[in-house]
Amino acid sequence: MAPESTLDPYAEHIKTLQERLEAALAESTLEGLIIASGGEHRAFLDDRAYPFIVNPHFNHWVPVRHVPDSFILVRPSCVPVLYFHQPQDYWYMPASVPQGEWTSHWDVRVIQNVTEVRDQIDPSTLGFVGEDVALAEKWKCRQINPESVLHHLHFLRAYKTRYEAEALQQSARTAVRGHLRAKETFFEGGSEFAIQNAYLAATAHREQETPYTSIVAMNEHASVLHYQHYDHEVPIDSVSMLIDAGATNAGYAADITRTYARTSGSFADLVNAMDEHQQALINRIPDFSNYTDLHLAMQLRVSQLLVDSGLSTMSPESQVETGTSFHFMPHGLGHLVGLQTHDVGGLQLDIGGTLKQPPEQHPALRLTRNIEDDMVFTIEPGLYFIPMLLQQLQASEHSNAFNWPLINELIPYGGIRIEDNILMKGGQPQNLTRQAFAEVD
Ligand SMILES: [Mn+2]
Repeated sequence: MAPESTLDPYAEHIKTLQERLEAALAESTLEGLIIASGGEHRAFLDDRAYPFIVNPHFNHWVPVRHVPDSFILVRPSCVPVLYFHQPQDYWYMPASVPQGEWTSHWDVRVIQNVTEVRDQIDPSTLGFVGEDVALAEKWKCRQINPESVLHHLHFLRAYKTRYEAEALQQSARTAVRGHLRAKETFFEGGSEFAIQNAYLAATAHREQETPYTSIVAMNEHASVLHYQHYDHEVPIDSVSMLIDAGATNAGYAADITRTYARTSGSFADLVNAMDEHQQALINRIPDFSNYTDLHLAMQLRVSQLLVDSGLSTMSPESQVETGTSFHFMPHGLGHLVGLQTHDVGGLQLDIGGTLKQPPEQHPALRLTRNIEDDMVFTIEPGLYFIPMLLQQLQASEHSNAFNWPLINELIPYGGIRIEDNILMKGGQPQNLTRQAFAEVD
């Protein structure tokens, strides 16, 4: 392994981004990029803005996530410039100018108006990266969201710098505090709504700060993969909870799922067996060079679990081959995680933007890349009792190979998903999530 750099993690991060920028611009005629943090969007006929979600290209360079109408100017071998928007306003509190150690790497210029940026740059030499295409056209930027440059940067985003890995580790710790509190609230008899609020309080996140909408699903709600409500009522017979909830640190996401059974029994046994399979699969990651193969290995394990638990008599190989396993596990094994929960570039084969699509029978798989050092991805096998898919299975020629009385007994539990975030280092998986549970618990 290469010796650890003596630079601090953020300095090293900026150096890496500068090198990537230089390489990405090498084939272009651009001298640099002007990257917008983004603008606020207002609801139709209303003066309320939707929650602001920062442009990840902006957040990649600076830990600034809540300041619309700011910009960064990045050029190879130049000190980067942050145009920090601080309007004169007594209706809303303007953001404070950042003071952190990281700002020593920046030329920070406070602006009151976006036009001040236009006056300080030469747009004819720059590529604009951001959502506001009209603004970039008005400024006459040389290129707007230049595709080949973005492909290059998106591909490399998969390789996390030390600064990013530490941010992801920290967000895992925060999320785990929430998960432990959510678990307690479930066993104390709380509703989905109460569990979500307990989670937010324990992570000190407001709802719009979580990297994705928390899934707090009791009973059959757990069979809806992205269940989006929070019931105020506790079900009369509350038997299970699936919680898929994350946290953010400097813009870097944790994406963690746990499933709980209130009492022992068939479902609790399935949860425990799934947990063992999930960890065994993570331990085997070094045996796989490509994530797609890991996904297929997971499909076999889930199918094996169906056999071991008496849910199916069909061999795991046949379940995968005939596609019946899809009816219990209809999503991918995982995805890249970073500035975005489903981080960019998961299907990208190279810096040129060539895509590697998932196998035809596994269209929901979001990661088909080779597994390499410094990548961070999730491992999230699941097993669900989704009435819609089970009806299709029951109507199929394979129906006889499945134990319908047991399936019907398990439908009220919804489903299971167990999700950890993995950092690859020296060819070995580091489980950021389990490390965080071990530290915080
Ligand atoms: Mn996930």
